[in-house]
Amino acid sequence: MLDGSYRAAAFLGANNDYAAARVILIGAGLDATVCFRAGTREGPRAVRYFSHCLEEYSMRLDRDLREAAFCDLGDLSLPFGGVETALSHIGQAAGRVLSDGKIPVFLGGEHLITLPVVTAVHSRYPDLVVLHLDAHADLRDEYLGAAFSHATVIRRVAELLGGRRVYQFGIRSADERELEFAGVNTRLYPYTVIEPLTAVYNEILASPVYVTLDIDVVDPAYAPGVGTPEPGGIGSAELMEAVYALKGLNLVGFDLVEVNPVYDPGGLAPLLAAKVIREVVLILSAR
Ligand SMILES: [Mn+2]
Repeated sequence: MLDGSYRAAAFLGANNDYAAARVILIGAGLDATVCFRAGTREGPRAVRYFSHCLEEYSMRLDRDLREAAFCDLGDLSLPFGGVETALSHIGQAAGRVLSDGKIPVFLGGEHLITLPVVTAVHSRYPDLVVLHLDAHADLRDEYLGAAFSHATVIRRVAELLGGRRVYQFGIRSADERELEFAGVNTRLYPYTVIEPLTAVYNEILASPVYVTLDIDVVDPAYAPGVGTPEPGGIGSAELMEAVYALKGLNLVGFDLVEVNPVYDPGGLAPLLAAKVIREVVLILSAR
């Protein structure tokens, strides 16, 4: 080993020892069905870059990333334009990580990446519960004629799981049909996150839990770098509280999606995303 300090392209504090790792970070920069402005393909790279302005040590958790069994595999190579093939690559990667007894943490990319990952997790945990933090309900049956889109992804997830096993928090944008679907098929808690999450905590304590976090749940003032910004969101402090509230749940997978650094010269969204990922990795690797 050469002397000196080197800063890798990987996420802060990650190593490349897959065999020893409990938590596996994978970038999936899918950027195919975003309706407003493109750029989420740059998300994983930006989150890794901004992770290096954080400490490896978390004050709140009193744990250090350098001591975590945590491997960053880098980004999946995805065929741009081939959405179905890309989703299949993502699902295979998630399935492999799960069958090796590890916990996948995916960095998007657009929100559609959640579908193949949840499908893989669900096939292992049939009683899975999904927690969905987002400004948008993402419950459209189709969007511009497409059944697989970042605007339909949570509907597909709700259909897959059945039985109102998707809990939605912070939602402040939906149409009437989406709300109608939510009334029957999901549990939708609008506008805020920490209060309803705390309220349902005991209800989901016994279930395997997957969390999908669209960074646009946070107000654009705190995270402008997103594909479809929606004013009136929670602050970054409330998001961090929500992350700490996950401690104690049986978390079996996590994704953070829709970071779009192209519209964020200050890097606020990727920086917040990096802090969330650090805390999530520390929580997951400690169990
Ligand atoms: Mn969203």
